Amino acid sequence: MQIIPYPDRSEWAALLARPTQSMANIEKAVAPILEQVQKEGDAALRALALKFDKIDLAEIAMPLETVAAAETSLTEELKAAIRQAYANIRKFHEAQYQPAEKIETMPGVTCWRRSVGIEKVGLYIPGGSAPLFSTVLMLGVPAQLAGCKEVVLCTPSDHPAILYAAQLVGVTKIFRIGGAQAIAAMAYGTESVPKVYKIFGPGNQYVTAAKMLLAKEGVAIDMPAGPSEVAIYADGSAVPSFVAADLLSQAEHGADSQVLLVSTDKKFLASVNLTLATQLEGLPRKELARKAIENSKAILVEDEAEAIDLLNEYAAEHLILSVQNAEALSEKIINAGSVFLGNYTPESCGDYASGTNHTLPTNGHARAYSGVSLDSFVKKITVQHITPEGLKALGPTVEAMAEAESLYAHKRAVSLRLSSLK
Ligand code: HSO
Ligand code: ZN
Repeated sequence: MQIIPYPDRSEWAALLARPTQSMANIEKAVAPILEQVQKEGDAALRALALKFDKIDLAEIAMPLETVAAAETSLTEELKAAIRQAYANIRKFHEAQYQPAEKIETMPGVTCWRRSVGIEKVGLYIPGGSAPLFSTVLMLGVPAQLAGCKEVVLCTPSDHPAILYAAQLVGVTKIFRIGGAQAIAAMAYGTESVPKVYKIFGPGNQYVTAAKMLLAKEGVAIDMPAGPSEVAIYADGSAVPSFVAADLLSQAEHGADSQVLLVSTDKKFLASVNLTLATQLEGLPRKELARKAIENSKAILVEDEAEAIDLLNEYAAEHLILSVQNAEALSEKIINAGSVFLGNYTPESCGDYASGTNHTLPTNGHARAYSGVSLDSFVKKITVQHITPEGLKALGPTVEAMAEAESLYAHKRAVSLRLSSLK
């Protein structure tokens, strides 16, 4: 990794900028796909599968026998791991449930808020070289806990672990489709694929462009997605080989992954670089990881305060604090998707199985967005009830405000009732 010694604050913005990709061309390619699926439904899905993936999609729905048979082709060890991850993710997300609490704002005026699961949601899991069954758990568990009635999964992969995880989280229907057309199918609905109200999940630029275009048409999406990122702040208590392994675990996601290392210790940065080079050679995905590492930076800062400012400016998707006072320091972090404390908390644990969600804001969105949680799968409906006594107390306030806004029908809705109570 390139070491950047003591950059001036005026250089930070340029140093921390994510590469911008122009989506215009991709959106141009995706728009006709969306239109075709909207117009032709299943026929479009079959035609596009033939065109892009060279597959003859006789059955769009995943056959139930294939789903049921999935577990027979997995080792007991992997199934136990998936069940452990499921249990931890479930336990952490279950605790996010907030029961509706009735609040009496003044005597006789009661307001509360109900969480109601979004009725129909769609989950997308990409195909490709890494079968992301962990993402099925990360999206499926909160959907299950929220009580979403229809949970549709689209994936071009038939990896048995994806199907096994889908069964655990209670996915209601699985479709063997991928790409922008899968996103369109869930947004518009086809003869086979039910229309959903919110779409979740990672994907390539075409999938992301499809989600962004459909969001403009009113379909809810989880969040604007970009390449995965990790930032690590390490002091002398950190272990270079651990830090290098963490950097590489993010780098192996793809050539466009962003990794950033920050330290006040020049020697430490040099030793991370050394072990990084060795560890990289042993990875099956080393070509992807190498490209990501080539674009990454190790930044030398003066002191802890400067490190914190820099990390808050970057707003990483994942932030690892490999420092002695990690928990206390984490209180000063105001922009990050998910934070990992100390030498024995690798990001991998959060990616798979500790319990937190791995669908997190990238590209600086952590300044204003949270990662996926139970909240992402519910909407909150407010409810209120006012008694005659309550209206007598509150009515004059509303009458005064309505009159001042010149909205006399609003005022009358209160006045008529108040007169009836005299
Ligand atoms: N680090 C990825 C999630 C993931 N890692 C899935 C392994 N599998 C984005 O947060
Ligand atoms: Zn990961």
